[in-house]
Amino acid sequence: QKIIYLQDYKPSDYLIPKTEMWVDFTPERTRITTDLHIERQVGVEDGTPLELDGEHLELVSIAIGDEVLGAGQYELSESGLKLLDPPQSFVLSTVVDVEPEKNKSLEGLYRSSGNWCTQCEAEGFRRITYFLDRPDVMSVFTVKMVADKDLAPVLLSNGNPVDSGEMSNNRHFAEWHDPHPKPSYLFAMVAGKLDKISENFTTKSGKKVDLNIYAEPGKAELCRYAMDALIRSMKWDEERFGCEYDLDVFNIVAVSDFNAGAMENKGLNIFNDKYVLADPATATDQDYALIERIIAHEYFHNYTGNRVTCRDWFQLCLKEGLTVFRDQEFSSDERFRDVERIDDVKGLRQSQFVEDSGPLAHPPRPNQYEQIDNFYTTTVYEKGAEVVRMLMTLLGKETFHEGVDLYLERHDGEAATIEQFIKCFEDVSKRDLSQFQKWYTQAGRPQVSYTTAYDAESKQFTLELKQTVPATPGESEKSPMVLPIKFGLVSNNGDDLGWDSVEGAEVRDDLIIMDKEDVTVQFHGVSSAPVVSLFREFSAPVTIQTKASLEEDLHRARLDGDPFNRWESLQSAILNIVSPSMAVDGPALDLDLLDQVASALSQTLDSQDMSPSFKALSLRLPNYQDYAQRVGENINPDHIKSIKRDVDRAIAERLRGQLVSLYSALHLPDEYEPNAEQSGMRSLRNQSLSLLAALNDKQIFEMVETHYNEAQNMTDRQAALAIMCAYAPDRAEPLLAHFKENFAEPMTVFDKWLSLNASIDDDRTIDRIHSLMADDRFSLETPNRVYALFGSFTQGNPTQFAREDGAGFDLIADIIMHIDKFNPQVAGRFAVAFRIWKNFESKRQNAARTALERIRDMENISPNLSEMVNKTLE
Ligand code: DPP
Ligand code: ZN
Repeated sequence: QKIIYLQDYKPSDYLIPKTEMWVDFTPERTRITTDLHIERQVGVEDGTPLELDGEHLELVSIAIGDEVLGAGQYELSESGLKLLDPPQSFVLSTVVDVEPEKNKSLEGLYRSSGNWCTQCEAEGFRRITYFLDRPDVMSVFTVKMVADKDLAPVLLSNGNPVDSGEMSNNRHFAEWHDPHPKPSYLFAMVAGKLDKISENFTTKSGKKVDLNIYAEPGKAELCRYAMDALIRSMKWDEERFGCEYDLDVFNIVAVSDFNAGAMENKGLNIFNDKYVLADPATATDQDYALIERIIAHEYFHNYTGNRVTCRDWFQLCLKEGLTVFRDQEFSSDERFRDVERIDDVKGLRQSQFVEDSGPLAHPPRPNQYEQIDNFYTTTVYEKGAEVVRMLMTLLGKETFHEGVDLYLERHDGEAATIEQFIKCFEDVSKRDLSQFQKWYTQAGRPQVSYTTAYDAESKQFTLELKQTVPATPGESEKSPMVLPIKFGLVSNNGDDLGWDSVEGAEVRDDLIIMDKEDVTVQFHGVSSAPVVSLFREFSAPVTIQTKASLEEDLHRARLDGDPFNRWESLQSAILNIVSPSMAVDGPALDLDLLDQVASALSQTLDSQDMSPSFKALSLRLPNYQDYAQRVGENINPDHIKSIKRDVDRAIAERLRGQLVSLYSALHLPDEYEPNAEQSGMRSLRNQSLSLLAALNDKQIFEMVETHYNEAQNMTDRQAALAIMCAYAPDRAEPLLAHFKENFAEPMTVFDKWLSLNASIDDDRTIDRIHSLMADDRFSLETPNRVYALFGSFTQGNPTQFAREDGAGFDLIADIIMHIDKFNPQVAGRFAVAFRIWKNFESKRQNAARTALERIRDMENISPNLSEMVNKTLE
């Protein structure tokens, strides 16, 4: 396979300032006529051929101006069209036919529930017409769409509507013009039968924008919350980042077949409908929160991604890292900041940390790839966001915002790089950020250890810090990173202690900036011995290797002024206590130590100062993945799972009375609202019930059944089911049957049913999955079904996925190989499930290797899947 290297980047020899398209939709095929206004770049020699990208296109005709081209003037291949000797400036007219009906890859133009829609990022536009399909070639698009009025009453593309009308034979047309030059990956079209809801928004300079959200017939009312989130996003982006919407309309279309979450096409976002449709009966609080996030994310791309785009795909995290950071900040401003932060860090650890420690580790800006589709990773997205967050921490919020302003202004309408982004922050802060930039270019996560000493006589506190970055595939030499360490010196009563002077590192207020491998920070004039609280708010994505003493952890858990570290310390206390017992022949659990944790937890639950959502997070004891990461290698999932049960039960026993009264005493308003306050309360009730279920007690299971039967919303209903699936599969079965019978619509609910079933860990799991696949409504061609069933299995059922007999690995290998034949993106994405294979004990490792090799050796493997599997096996 061809490897593409960042260092080989060259600007395009030709540009396409203007593109005009005529698109004629018919049930059999879609005919696309395109006029490209092409210019050779200054300095490029006469006779330089022009290679346009194009795949799965049937060329009907080609002309330059009025001259039809013949053989000898161009060459066609599977990957495109080459003009051998194009003029300096010309209009290339092509006519191509495509067959969206047959397109199951969900890239380019395809049909979803009968509607036509597109997905072009990263390289899907080349399946629509011949083009320079690369982000640094930006064009002003005009698109005229024609279709049967009954088949496609709605015709949408990017930008503003400029014309529409009736035609003969029951046909009609619509013309769209997008004044903003954009790369082809932001192109979009939708044609079909759709319902909509509409609102409008007046921007800060007084411009009125029409907002529409379209969904399949009958589903429009389920878009209300998404609309609300959109309006809040538009307002927030004006207030926090000064970004004002720049077209007359903003359209969102929700489709039911979509590979990813959503797509930020200029003025016409296309969404996976599971991130749009919601009502209390079918969506959980978590679904609502995700909808809010993703609506905001795609909207925010209008500046960070669209107005300033990426020069090449190596710069993907320029738009994604920054935009994830922006959506995190949005949620934090709209909800509870502390809780959002903890949730985001949990997410980062469960996915990015795993990626970083395995065969697929790569920097947020990789320097080589085979298939860019495989790089829409948690490292590019979530770690990318952490890097932006560190910039804010390092420079201060105000200077950080000046830097973003400068970036959006200086590069408006351009395709930029990470270096140009960083340069803006250097210019506003006058700080050298060259070492900081390593966060973008170096893979892996610093491992930090520390020691402390306090001398009562001299009132001196010494903090020694050390960082090392472990080797990752292809990168053995690592250099130290810049770590912004937010910290506090916690006194006996919980106040932060001050100091008179400090030396050994740059220390600004509550921030230590560590840029070397070893640093010794001396604080003079510290009045009493502190417990140090490091990386408050998780100020850098590192792993702390030093095991704090139980006393220190519990001190922080009770008194730390930083909620993140308060939460973190309780979790780490548990992991520290349990970790010796996690070795297969390790000592028994120390229940006395767990008692102490339980009493700290009990104090948290009683506290008047903490919100229900914070308490709910504290009740979510370390999960399977947390334990597995702590163990690291030679993992036996059954063993981990049984230890986790013992821990949960031990703590539940000690908190039983308190949990029962928490569950019963919390009363919610009658009217369901998906807001942070209410969802925090529901979460606390459900977490209490969930921990109680660890007692394996009939009375508690009856409470869970009542919880299910009396649930007034999907959040509680699903929570009850999930508890039962996890702790009492036999009792779960009748409830699941009831759920299926009574909550058949919409498909988002069917997906929940699939996920719940696939999460059950018993000896019938694999058979159960086979019978789920036989359900009429299941299809491997619809990514949401696949993610619901198999995502839940590989992520949420680790003991069955990693069965000792290899049946779980085999099942997933079969599914991946099947899907690869028509949807390589999804197949590649699913192969990620195997990235942990080397962490298992040898029997499971061998079974996983056999499954991976079987995939690797399959006939006609796609380039996507092949890259993923080969890297995973390396
Ligand atoms: N660019 C999309 C996003 O918003 C991915 N398809 O992340
Ligand atoms: Zn994005």
